[in-house]
Amino acid sequence: MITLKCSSLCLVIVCFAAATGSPLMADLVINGDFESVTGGTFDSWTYGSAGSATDYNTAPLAGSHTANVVAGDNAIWQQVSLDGLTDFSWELDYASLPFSSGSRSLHVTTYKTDPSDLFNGNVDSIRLTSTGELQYHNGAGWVNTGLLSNLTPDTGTLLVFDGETPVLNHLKFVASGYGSPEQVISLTLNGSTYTSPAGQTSVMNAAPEYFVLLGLLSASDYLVDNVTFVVPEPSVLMILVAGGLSLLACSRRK
Ligand SMILES: [Ca+2]
Repeated sequence: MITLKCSSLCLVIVCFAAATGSPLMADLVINGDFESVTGGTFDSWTYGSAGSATDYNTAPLAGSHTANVVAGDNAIWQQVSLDGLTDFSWELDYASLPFSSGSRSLHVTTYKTDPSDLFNGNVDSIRLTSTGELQYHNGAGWVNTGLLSNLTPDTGTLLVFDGETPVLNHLKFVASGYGSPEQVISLTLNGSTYTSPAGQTSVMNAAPEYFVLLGLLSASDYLVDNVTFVVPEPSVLMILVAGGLSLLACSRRK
């Protein structure tokens, strides 16, 4: 009788985990679609300085609002503590303008420390060159990925989004075995994928704490929308582990 009750309880726990846990992932970014705006400022995003990002709602990438990350000493970010997780991914839509001088655009970086100091604490860094090629910083230097963006023709004031109809790009960053000798980073842009050599490090070999959209050192403004930062859901994993352990305990009791 006791065994029956125990088995039933275990079954309920596992079924609950399976029902609520699929696909066992959590998105750590809030307002990643930038649709929640108060007085021209995107809710849930921290601004490095006022005006770091503006609302490009004349021709948004998706929905009614899109973030325009302004070139200069600008950044917006969210905290996405990984709590020792080794597998995570982030995705976003973007539009970028061509530029002839300056080092980068679409500057996406994860930070270990508070990004208020934009020059220190970055872990992974992604940027676009003037040709729209995606580069990844492997700790030693910038690596060409061979992945090319569809750039938006620049009309009106150069290097500024001021009425252009943006050309959409979709980027996905996937980290597996992060921080281990088997660490692999893969970048998928518009359906083509670059995969780093196994064990390649990042700028700083540490678990990211912040997801940052940088205007710092950018040659031009760029547009971002539909940001997600996805990790395995710890609470659901813990329920599954607890269910599995109690099943094991029950079977041993028999
Ligand atoms: Ca949007």
